[in-house]
Amino acid sequence: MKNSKKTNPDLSDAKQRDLDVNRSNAENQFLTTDQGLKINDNNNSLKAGERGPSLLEDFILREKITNFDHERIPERIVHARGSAAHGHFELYKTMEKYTKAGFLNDIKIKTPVFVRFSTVAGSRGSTDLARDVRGFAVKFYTQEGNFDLVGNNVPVFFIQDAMKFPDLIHAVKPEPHHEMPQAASAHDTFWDFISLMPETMHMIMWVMSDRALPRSLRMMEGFGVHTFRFINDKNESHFVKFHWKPKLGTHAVAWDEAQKISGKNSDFHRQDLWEAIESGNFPEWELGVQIIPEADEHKFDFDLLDPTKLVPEDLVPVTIVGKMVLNKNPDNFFAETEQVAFHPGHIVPGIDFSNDPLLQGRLFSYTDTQLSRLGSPNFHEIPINRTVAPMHNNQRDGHMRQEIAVGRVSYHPNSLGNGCPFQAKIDEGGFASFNERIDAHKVRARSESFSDHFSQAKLFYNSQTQVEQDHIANALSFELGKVETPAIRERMLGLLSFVDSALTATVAKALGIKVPVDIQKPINHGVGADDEGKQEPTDKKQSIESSDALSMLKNATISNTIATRQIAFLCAEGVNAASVKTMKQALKNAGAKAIIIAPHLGTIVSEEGLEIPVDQSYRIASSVLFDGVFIPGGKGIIALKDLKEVREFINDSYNHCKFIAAEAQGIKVLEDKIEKVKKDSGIITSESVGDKSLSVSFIKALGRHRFWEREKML
Ligand code: HDE
Repeated sequence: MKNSKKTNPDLSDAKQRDLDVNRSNAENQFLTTDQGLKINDNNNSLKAGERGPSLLEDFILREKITNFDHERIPERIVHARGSAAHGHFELYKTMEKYTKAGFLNDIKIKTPVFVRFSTVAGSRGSTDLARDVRGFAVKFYTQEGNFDLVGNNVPVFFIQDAMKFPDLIHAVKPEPHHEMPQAASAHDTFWDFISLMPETMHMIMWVMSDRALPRSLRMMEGFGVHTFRFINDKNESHFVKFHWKPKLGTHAVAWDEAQKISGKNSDFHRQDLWEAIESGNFPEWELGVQIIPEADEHKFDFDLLDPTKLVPEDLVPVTIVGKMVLNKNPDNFFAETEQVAFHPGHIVPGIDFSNDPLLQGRLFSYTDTQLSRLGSPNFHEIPINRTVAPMHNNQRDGHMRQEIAVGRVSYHPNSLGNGCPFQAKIDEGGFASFNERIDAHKVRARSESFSDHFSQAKLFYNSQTQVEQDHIANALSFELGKVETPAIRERMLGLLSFVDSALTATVAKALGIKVPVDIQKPINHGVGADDEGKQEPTDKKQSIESSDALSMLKNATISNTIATRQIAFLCAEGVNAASVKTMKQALKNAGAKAIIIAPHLGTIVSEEGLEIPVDQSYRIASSVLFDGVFIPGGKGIIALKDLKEVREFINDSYNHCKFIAAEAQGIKVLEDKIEKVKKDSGIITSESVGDKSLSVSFIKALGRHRFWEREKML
């Protein structure tokens, strides 16, 4: 048998055909039962007389209601709330030196992907803007089988060993006696667990940072987290870390804003992703890899197998190898987004696992969870999960089997079926695990090299700008402020003091308690059988003290595009149409969208007598749903001074450090409404109407995302 990889460059079509087989479209069709019987009355059940009892005979009613009763399947135990999209991955340059994976070898191959983003802790109907890690799961439908890169938007994890995962999740989920709070880590059980597990401290710094409050799913980085292996056709192994870098840059919202968005539009991220794709603004990420030769495995200040550690980009640069584009929304949320089944164990020849004990545990969990969630080992037959590679084996039967396997042979070896299906040799594309030598005692233990829990927490904290550090302190003060048990707060201050003393002092002040004195190095309760502190956490000095790649703000202008940003135009009857038009056109040219807001829907009439269509009224619009604000000129604009909604709008924009532009009379509204406003360079004004230079400055400012410097003045 010949290896058929690298033959069909147009795989997107293949996956599309696969999905099309099951797509139904009711246009111009009769309503029928599941058995294809045309229905004559879909409004009334079958009764004994018009006012009589319903009859059991009514098979149409029973079929309809039975189906309805069973519509729900168990939601994912974690990552229940998600949004997804189709797209493709294209390679920039061959990676064959490191991996024989076909989709990473041949630049002609366009690999279809399905990507699901998620929050972790909340249930399926929870808000998008919870402070949380985001899942970033990518299914590559490659010609050699599905490869799932099931990552997060944070490059490290809370715990080092899969054994602690149920404990972590039980702690963060709503507390079991009253099922509160929903989609929030700010409660006692979470911080109780964290305070007893020093290994969580690095991840805690990330989750308390603005990384946990993305502006958009399209503006987050993604990480494979664990160290994987690349295997080339000489069977040589390199360690590899996967990164996704968003073309729109990595941006966040403010915490107060996140909470308000949750009230105003709890589908904020879902809607943003959906609308971007519908309007042709396809989100893009570049795939990057950090490659580490086998020989360098022990060269670092940390263990490559420890998922609470990252490999600083300063030590191993990220090489960009390709691009992913999401260009099609799902047709049906349940069939695709809900039923997609990811699994870190879905790999292809050329990619293999490391011995990271968290990854190893995940390799068990994901099939098991699909069995309970999707109800059958046949979940691979659901269209969204089907491989586009030929699939033949002797697995048979089970609930809802779709395949009609022909013939009498369902075993191997066989002679009756001419030995088919064959095993594939390695040069025919057969998968063989990397031949790693293992010579060890069977133990329940953790390597001493996993015992440093603070140095990378410090590295992350030290890499942040002042604003970002302040946000971490605020987040910790909020979260621990919600904790009711004093001992938990104190233990957390103890742990924080091993990260940064100023940070600890700030949080202690907010909590109104003293930093504990004579803090002992905390025992890691995640280690050892007897909890006797078998392994006291160490604090190994890192070869670098700060890494710019870890700060969002230091990289905020790498991509200073304002493409797809939404700018609120605060308008009223008698606005100056030229003022609106000039700014709107300039924003459009830069890829951003102007949203006209006015006291009522419909249209408003400008001072020149022109009709301007209104997108939203002040009743619906809220500053937190926009990236920036423009108050145009025009005599009528002065009327905005009397609107309380406008005051709230401007105050929120100001407080959330957004850039605000105002022209002519618009300046008066601004000055009137922001009571304590001190004009800062985040507020850009022009006295002349329709001023092109104002739009140039405003667009340049918006490219910085936020004017965080303002926070000090608030
Ligand atoms: Fe998951 N995780 N996880 N996880 N995970 C699931 O699988 C699990 C971990 C991640 O959009 C579940 O199908 C264990 C790390 C994502 O459908 C479940 C451990 C990372 C998604 C599960 C981890 C992830 C999941 C629940 C520790 C980042 C959503 C539903 C050993 C690298 C995928 C499901 C989607 C989902 C188990 C840790 C990412 C229960 C046991 C680390 C993005 O199988």
